[in-house]
Amino acid sequence: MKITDVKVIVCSPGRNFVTVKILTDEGIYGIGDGTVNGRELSVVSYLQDHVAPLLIGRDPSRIEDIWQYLYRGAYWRRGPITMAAISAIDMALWDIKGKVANMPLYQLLGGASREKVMVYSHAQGMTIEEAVDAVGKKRDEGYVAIRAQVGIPGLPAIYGTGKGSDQGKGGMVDALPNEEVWSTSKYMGHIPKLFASLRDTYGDDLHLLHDTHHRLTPIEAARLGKDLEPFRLFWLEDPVPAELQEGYRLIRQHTTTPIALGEIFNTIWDAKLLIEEQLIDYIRTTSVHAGGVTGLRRIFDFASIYHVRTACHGPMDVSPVAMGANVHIDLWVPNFGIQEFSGYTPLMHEVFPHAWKQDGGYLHPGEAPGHGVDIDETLAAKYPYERAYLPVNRLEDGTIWHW
Ligand code: CS2
Ligand code: MG
Repeated sequence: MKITDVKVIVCSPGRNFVTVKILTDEGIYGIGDGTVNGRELSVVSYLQDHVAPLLIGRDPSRIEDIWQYLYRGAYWRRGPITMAAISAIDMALWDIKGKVANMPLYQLLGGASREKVMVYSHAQGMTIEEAVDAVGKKRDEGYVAIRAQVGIPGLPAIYGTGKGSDQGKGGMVDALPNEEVWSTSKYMGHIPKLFASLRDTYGDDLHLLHDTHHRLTPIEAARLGKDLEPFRLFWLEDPVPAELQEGYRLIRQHTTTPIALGEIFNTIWDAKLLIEEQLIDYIRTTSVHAGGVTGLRRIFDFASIYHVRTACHGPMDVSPVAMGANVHIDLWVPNFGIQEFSGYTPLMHEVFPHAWKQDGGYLHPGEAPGHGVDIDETLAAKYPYERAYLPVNRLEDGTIWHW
């Protein structure tokens, strides 16, 4: 079998997605996600101008060799754009391998380790009352794990602090970046009140999560983790930007609140020390950003020997294609923790028909060969690319801060 074409499809059925379709001389094709939120066209160029010409004529069954060729062979290793391009290709090649074998991807990986994949959903409100209600609604839909975010008194709503739509074009992206305002001191005291209220209302059984979106320093994160201990969070996510991996030692010395990290990581090197020193509890790398199935499997196996569990990033900008790949990995991976799932619009489900299924707070990848996700190219073509950015964040005095 030989690769005959690598198509890159960009569409915006509510938000931008970059999708790769690898075609072969035997008529079998594979699909991969290469979406990097707010930087989509960089991946398109990387794939079209630099990667596609290298693949024509190659044997698609040699997934590892192609991965190494694109990673080592580029000389300029790592980084979100390079790794998203590799991810898209890798995902499509595993899809082809599954179709050739007539097996779902999770079977190729070693088979199911569980019956279903626990996911967490998002709930938010401007006030604690609203946020508590929003969590209740998700609980009623069957979710057993819910990420709760709340507006901060004295601050306008921004991503993760009560803003309703954090996932579509309505709230998160714009023709130019929204400039948002942040104050750590206003935030710190308010969050424990939210979780106190959630535990009062719903008891101890529900898994509660919270995302700090990289906005604290290590000592602030240590204090927040300590303040949240009575409420037994499933995790505190992204408390501090993690370029300085050893900075997490300080957090660990002070709190037993579990820490989740890694939605923006793209290789094992972003997390090596964090994992080896057991400074985190959940690794949030995802198939579209961390080297596809091949990259993710390697990171998760390494994490397993240090008691770090998996928690693939899965907001709406991780397309239904990457969600499919994630859910196959989740069903197999021995050290599974949880899968993020914020859901998609009806149109997105139509553009990307998929075998994976939701049942309340759980997903299953389905039994279709490969990862089981396709793209309806005719429908996708009706929704062309629209320029969009993630917001940026400033402190109240105007200083640029972490978004
Ligand atoms: C968030 C994301 O899902 C999450 O935990 O942090 O919504 C993130 O902000 C976006 O995916 C950025 O692309
Ligand atoms: Mg996050």
